[in-house]
Amino acid sequence: MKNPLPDPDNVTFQHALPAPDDSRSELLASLQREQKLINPKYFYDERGSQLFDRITRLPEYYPTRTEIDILSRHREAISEYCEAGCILIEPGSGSCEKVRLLLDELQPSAYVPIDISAENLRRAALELGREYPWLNVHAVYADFNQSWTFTDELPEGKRVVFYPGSTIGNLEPQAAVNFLMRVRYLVGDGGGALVGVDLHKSSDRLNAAYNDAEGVTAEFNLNVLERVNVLLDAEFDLKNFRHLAFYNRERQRIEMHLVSEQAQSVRCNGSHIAFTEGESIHTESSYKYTVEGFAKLAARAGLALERSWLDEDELFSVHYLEPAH
Ligand code: SAH
Ligand code: AVI
Repeated sequence: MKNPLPDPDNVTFQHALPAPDDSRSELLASLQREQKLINPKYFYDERGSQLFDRITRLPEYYPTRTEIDILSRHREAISEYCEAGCILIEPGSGSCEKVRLLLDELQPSAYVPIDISAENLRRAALELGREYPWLNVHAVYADFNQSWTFTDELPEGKRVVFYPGSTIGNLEPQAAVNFLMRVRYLVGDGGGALVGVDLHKSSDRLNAAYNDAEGVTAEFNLNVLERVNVLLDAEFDLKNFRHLAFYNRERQRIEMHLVSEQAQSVRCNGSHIAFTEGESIHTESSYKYTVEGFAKLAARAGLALERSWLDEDELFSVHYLEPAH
């Protein structure tokens, strides 16, 4: 067997994941509601993270390549706002691809990727640390909606939260405000946030992005049931559910559901969960904003949009925010 490469010295890890029992009771309670729900954070086991990475490369899924284009084109201006030497904190860092677009220009003094998908975070942080030996990487395994316990470990300096990918769109608007309030508190008066936000647009374009021809999004959606099977010792049969995604124009959000193909009773956590034919589990919302709508949301959290960058077709937006005075 080949010796694995030793971990580079510039990468450290901190474990702050919720206890498995807490996840189990949260998940079970959400499946017992009248509208059954699964929090989208459960998508991201090792396979879920791989499927998400495949989604980002699909022709129909415009957000990733559009945001990459915006970040690449404007990296100089973005770096001026964030300021060299800052501590860059990325909640939901995934494969840490987008930060690579900024590192050379920005030269942060530390990078703090935070993710719930443990294996994926470990791999991504180590790869990044090897590629950028000058960068201090402090990776945190955590649920970014729970308390941020890593702040004691950070060096002194300006803090900037990097929240790309429109991951903010997966939070209900009030939860997004609460999240941004915590960002404001974390970065303090002298800090900032760089947030990627997907924009409201034609339903056709949006529906296509979440119903790709290859069926990768459907696989990603269905895979969450594998996760439930493990966490709740359940017997969801993936063949008995189908992927459904549609743009709800009134609420300006994509909704993803898993629809029961038949009436069924699924063994789960020592009991049963009943489904009627056509009943769904709501697995994700992906809110789309206008620039004005996002500015209003951020204002509710005490953050002001200092500068916004959009692509030519106005599909996606990246915003630099600062505490409002
Ligand atoms: N920032 C990357 C990845 C976005 S995908 C990009 O822009 O491409 C969303 C990421 O957030 C995934 O890596 C997922 O594992 C992580 N994630 C989702 N919910 C989370 C939560 N509650 N806490 C921590 N990480 C979460
Ligand atoms: C991570 N998040 C912003 C993606 C989105 O577009 O809401 C997750 C996703 N779900 C289906 N496709 C991609």
